[in-house]
Amino acid sequence: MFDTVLIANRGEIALRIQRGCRRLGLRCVQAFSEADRDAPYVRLADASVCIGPAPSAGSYLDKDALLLAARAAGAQAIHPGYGFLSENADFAQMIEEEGPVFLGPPASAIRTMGDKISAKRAMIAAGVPCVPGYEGGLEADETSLAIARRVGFPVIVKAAGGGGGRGMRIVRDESELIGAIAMTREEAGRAFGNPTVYLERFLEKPRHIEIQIVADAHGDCLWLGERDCSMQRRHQKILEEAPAPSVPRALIVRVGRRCVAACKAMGYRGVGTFEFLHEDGELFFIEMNTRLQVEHTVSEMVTGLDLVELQLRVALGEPLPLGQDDVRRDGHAIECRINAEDPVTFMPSAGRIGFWHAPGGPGIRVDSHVTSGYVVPTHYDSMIAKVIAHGATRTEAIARMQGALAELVVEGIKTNIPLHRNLLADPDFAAGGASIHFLERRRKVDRA
Ligand code: MV4
Repeated sequence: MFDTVLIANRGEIALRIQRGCRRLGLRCVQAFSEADRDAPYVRLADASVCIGPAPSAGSYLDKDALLLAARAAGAQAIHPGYGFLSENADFAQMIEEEGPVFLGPPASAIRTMGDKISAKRAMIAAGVPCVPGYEGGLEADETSLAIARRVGFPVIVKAAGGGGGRGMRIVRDESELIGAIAMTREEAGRAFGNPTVYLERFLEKPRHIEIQIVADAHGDCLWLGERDCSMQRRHQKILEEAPAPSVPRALIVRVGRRCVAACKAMGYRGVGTFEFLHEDGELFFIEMNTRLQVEHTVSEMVTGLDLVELQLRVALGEPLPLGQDDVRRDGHAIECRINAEDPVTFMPSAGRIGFWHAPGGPGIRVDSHVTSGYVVPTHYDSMIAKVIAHGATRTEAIARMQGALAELVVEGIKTNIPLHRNLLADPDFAAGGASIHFLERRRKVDRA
C-alpha cells in the first residue's frame, strides 16, 4: 500500500514520526522549510525535500507544495503530525483524491468534528455525555434568550468553526446575551469564515480530561485510557499526565466505551482524542481532536503502546494487534513541555542553544529534536522538547521528573524550565486534580 512516508511537519514530532516509520521499515522523507534546512532531524531521514520559505503559509501550510513534494520523493503516504494541516479536511480530501494515503482519519470525519455543532450531535447520537446546551445555530435575538434561559446561566457562546479556545464568550447575565451572540458571530465570521455560534452551560471550575482512541479500517476501535490536561495557560497545555488523578475508573470505562461507539458510527480510522470537561463527578464532551496529539506520550508510557506505530499500521490496512482487554494501564506518567520562552513574560525566546544536555535514567524519556548548537527559529511554535517521566505511582513520577529537570541543561535561550520546577514542588499540584484555572490563578498569587 505504501513504503515511503512524507513527513509534513517539523521539530520533535517530525523526529517522533521518523522513529515510527523506522520501526516498521518504512522510508521517511522529511519535508523542511528554509528555516529548518540545517536541523539535525532533517539529516536523519532517508531523504528530505525543501517545501518553501520559513513562513509556514509558504511551506508547512502549503498543500500544493506538500503534494508536489510527496510525488517528487515517491512517497505514497503523508503524515501531517499535529498543528499545521493535521486537521484540515480540505487537505485530507485533496490527498484522498490525488492517490496518496493521508495519515489521519477520513476527510469526512475531520469535517464532522471540525464543526463543533455537528460533532456534538454525533456524540449525542452515540451516547457520549455532552455539556448541556443547544446544538443549533443562534441568532442575536429573543429566541436565543429563551434558549439560554432554558439551559441556565451562566452560559458560554461558542463558534461552531472555532475550537481550542478560539471564538468563545462567557455570558453571566441575561442582559448581555444578545450582544455577546452578535459579537461572537461577527468575530467567528471573520476568523473562521463561519459566523454560526451555539451555546452551552458554562462550567466554572472544570478539569480538562481527554480520552485517547485508535481505530482500524476493519471496524475495530479501542479506547486507551485518559489524560489530565488541566495544567494550561491561555489554552496552551504545559504539563499533562495519565491517568487522571482521582477520576473514578468506572467513569472512564463507561465513557471510553461510548467514544468507541461514536468512532464506529462515523467510520473513524487512526488515532483520535475526545476532549471532556470534568466537574461534579461527571465527564462532558466538548470537542474531538482528529490528530496525533503532543501529549500522546503519556498514554504511550502507561499503556506500553507505540501510538505512531499503531497509526501507521492501521493506515497500512492492518487490523489492530490487540483487543480492549489487552490494553494495560501501568503506573503513572507526566509530560513537561519545554518551551523556548521567558518564564515570567512568556515571550518567545528564539536563538542559538549553546549547550544542551538531555536527562536520562529509569523512567525518563525525552522527545526532542534539539542539540547543542541548534538554532530555535522564530517562525514556529516555541516547544523545543518534551520530558516524560514514568513511575509506579504519581509520587514516583513527580520525583523522577524533578530529577530529570534538575539534570536538563539548556544554555543560550530562556525556557520555561523554572516554571516546571516550581510547579512540581507545589503542594497543591502534588495533591492532584487541580482545575483548568490552577496555573493562571497561581501566577496571580505569585505576583501579589
Ligand atoms: C468550556 C468551559 C466551560 N464551560 N465550555 C476552552 C477551549 C475549548 N476546547 C473549550 N474551552 C472551554 N469550554 C463550557 N461549557 C471552559 C473552557 C476552557 C478551557 C477548557 C479546557 C482547557 C482549558 C480551558 C481554559 C479556559 C476555558
